[in-house]
Order: sequence, then structure tokens, then C-alpha cells
Amino acid sequence: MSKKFLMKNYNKMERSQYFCIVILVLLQTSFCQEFNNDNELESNDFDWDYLVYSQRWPITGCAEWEEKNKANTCNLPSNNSIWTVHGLWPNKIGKEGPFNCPSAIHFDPTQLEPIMDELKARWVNIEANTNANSFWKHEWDKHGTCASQIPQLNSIVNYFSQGLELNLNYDIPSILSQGGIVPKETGYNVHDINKAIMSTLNKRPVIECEVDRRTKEVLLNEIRICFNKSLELVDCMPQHPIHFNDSGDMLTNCKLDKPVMYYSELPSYYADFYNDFTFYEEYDKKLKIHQLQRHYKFREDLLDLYKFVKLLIWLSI
Ligand SMILES: *[C@@H]1O[C@H](CO)[C@@H](O)[C@H](O)[C@H]1NC(C)=O
Ligand SMILES: *[C@@H]1O[C@H](CO)[C@@H](O)[C@H](O)[C@H]1NC(C)=O
Ligand SMILES: CC(=O)N[C@H]1CO[C@H](CO)[C@@H](O)[C@@H]1O
Repeated sequence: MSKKFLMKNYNKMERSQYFCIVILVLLQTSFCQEFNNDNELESNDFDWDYLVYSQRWPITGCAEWEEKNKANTCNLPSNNSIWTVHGLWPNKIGKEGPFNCPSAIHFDPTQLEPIMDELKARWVNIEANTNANSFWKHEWDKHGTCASQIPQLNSIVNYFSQGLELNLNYDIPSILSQGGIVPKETGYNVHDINKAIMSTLNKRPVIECEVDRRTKEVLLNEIRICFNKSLELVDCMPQHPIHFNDSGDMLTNCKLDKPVMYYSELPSYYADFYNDFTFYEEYDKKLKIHQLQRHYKFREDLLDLYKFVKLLIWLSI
């Protein structure tokens, strides 16, 4: 073989080798990000320390659902001041979950018949165009199977009845209104919402907001309070992705420098946004282009990797 030929291939190899290292590093980092998340538990660790009890403001829940797809419709509670139950979620301190624990109890909606009217009134599946039971099944499978370790929550009917009872005992509209927080057009500073809850319950809540994708408004979405295994109210703890913010006395993802909107009903300009089909079309188009780009990028990477491996084989024989 001539020197020139060797040089040419050497250069080629160096390039491919470099490329391969880059690929390996890329693959490894995305792999690590995917599977090495500190906030996720070992899959066989089903112990937990406390319960997060999450209640949601249906008006925001509905906005969030309708903005996802133009075909989506909402099922709002008939009592329009109610905060509905989202779920009762076991957690380990500083972590999220466990989730989907091994359990002999499989979700069976017939067990909910005795409390069905109450569930429909206060543990509402806001997402009207989904199977009526899918929300409750999801909550049971993901969280109830783990919560059922304690006797108070050890069956489907106990888990859901307890969720309903807490909704009565910790009535968010009255907790908030005692601190002067009632639905209004101009919104609130999240500190004031936190103060209202602290002054009534004297335990730290989590205040969760959604940013509406189109109006860019910050909407009050969920208020979470926490319980220990004796179902006594305790301070909530930081939990991915909700961390302490600013002065460190508040658990929230709500923007601190924007009003947090607590609407009694969505202003009419929301409907204008939601009826603007071009928004969806633009959004879907962008999503498709993004997916295609990723698909082809991956194919190119694979092809280069394949060429490099062939080169290695060729060099080694
Ligand atoms: C509606 O819900 C609010 C807040 O939970 C409650 O105070 C009120 O009594 C309910 N009204 C009816 C008619 O049930
Ligand atoms: C729950 O909290 C209450 C009040 O702080 C306490 O008396 C009780 O022992 C706690 N139970 C558990 C299981 O930690
Ligand atoms: C939602 C919000 O305001 N988050 C802020 C919490 O604090 C960090 C660091 O101070 C800010 O970067 C976030 O924007």
C-alpha cells in the first residue's frame, strides 16, 4: 500500500473515530439523563414517608385540557366553587413516588358504585372526551397501589373515600377565602395565596401553577397539602419539580413577578384563542417537523456509525 493511500485512510479514520467518540458521548449523556435521574426511585423501592393531597381548580384544569387539542371538551363540577380532588400521592422525602407498586388489587370500577355520585361531584374527570373511569384508574394504578400500604387506604373504596373526605375537611374555597383570596379578574401575588393557606392551616402547602401556552397567563392550578401516615396534616416538602423559591419559605412553581390568575370562569378571549384553529395547525406542523428532524438525525448518526464500524473491520483484516 502506498503511503499516500495510508495517509488518506488514516485521516478518514481519525475523522470517523472522532465522530464515533462524539456519538458515544452523546448517546451516553442522553442515556444518563434518561435513566440516572436522582429524583426517581429505584424501581423496587416501594416505601414512602408522607402523602401529598392534591386538589385542583377545575377552571384551570379545563383550560389546560382544551388548549391541548381542539377536539377536547371539559366536564366541570356542577357546584362551580368546588376544588376537585386530583389525587392522594405517597412520596419519599425529597423524592417523587413510589409509583405503580405491585398490588393484588386491580382497579375495579364496580367497587366505586357506593360513592359514585360523590366522586362525580368532587373527584371529577374534567377531561370529558376520555373514558369516564380512566382518571380514577390512573390514580389508583399509579398512586393508590402504593398508598394502600396503610390501613386507612388499603382498598379501592377506602382510598377514594378518604380522598373525598379530605376534600370536605380541607375545603380550599373556605381556606382561601378566610385569607381574602376569592376568584377575581386581576389575580394575586403567589405570596398572598401562600399566606392565606399558612394562616388557616399553619402547615406549608405546595402551590402549583400552569402557564397558558397561548395567553401566557399564569393560572392557579393546584393546591397540595401533605399528611403523614396517621393522616395528620404536616408541612409539605420540596419535591421535584417543585422546589423552594426566593426567600425559601414557599413551595411553588408559580412565577413570583406575575399575577397568578384565579378565574371564576375563563375570560372570553380564551375562547377566541381556543377557537383559533391556525394555532393548532401551526403547533402541529412545528411538532411534526421537529419529530422528522430528530428521526433523520438519528438515521444519519447510525449510518455514520455503521460506516465507521465497517472501516474498523476493514482495517483489522
Ligand atoms: C359548593 O361548594 C362550596 C365549596 O366547597 C361549598 O361551600 C358549598 O356549600 C357548595 N354548595 C352546594 C350547593 O353544595
Ligand atoms: C403524624 O403527625 C402527628 C402530629 O404531628 C404525630 O403525633 C404522629 O405521631 C405522626 N404519625 C406518624 C406515623 O408519623
Ligand atoms: C417560578 C419562579 O419564579 N421560579 C424562580 C425561582 O427561583 C429561581 C432562582 O432564584 C429563579 O430562576 C426562578 O425563575
